[in-house]
Amino acid sequence: MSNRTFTMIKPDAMEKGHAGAILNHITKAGFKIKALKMLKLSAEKAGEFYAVHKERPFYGELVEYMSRGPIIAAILEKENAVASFRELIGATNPANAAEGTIRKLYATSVAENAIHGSDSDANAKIEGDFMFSVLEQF
Ligand code: FUP
Repeated sequence: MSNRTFTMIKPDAMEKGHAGAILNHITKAGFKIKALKMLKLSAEKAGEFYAVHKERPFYGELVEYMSRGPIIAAILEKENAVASFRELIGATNPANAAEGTIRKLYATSVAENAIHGSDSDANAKIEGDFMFSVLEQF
């Protein structure tokens, strides 16, 4: 069990001005920010990030969505970070997300679901290193 996870506040939440509220929600839940930046992914980089979904029917739309505007990426630390953060953000489809979760509060659809959370310790490390150099991780 690792104490770190990786997140992105996605373009839909950024466009709606929810970034500040979401970061507040995350830090109030006890997560410490270990890396943070705002950036715009190229379609190529978004495609690389979501390469695991390459064969899925929604891949093209997913890449277009994730590269259409800036995002905020972060590495977060807390005990049992991956599972604890996935609980905080709620189900992939906001229609199924529990009350009070970030996706229930800020997401509109499964395709535009406001926030990402790593699904395993191994992926948290891969995703964090994909977005941040060693000099940017504290
Ligand atoms: P999650 O781990 O909750 O981020 O969900 P997945 O890794 O299964 O999916 C990654 C992203 O693909 C989602 F955030 C949105 C997109 N997606 C769809 O657009 N349609 C789907 O049916 C499933 C996922």
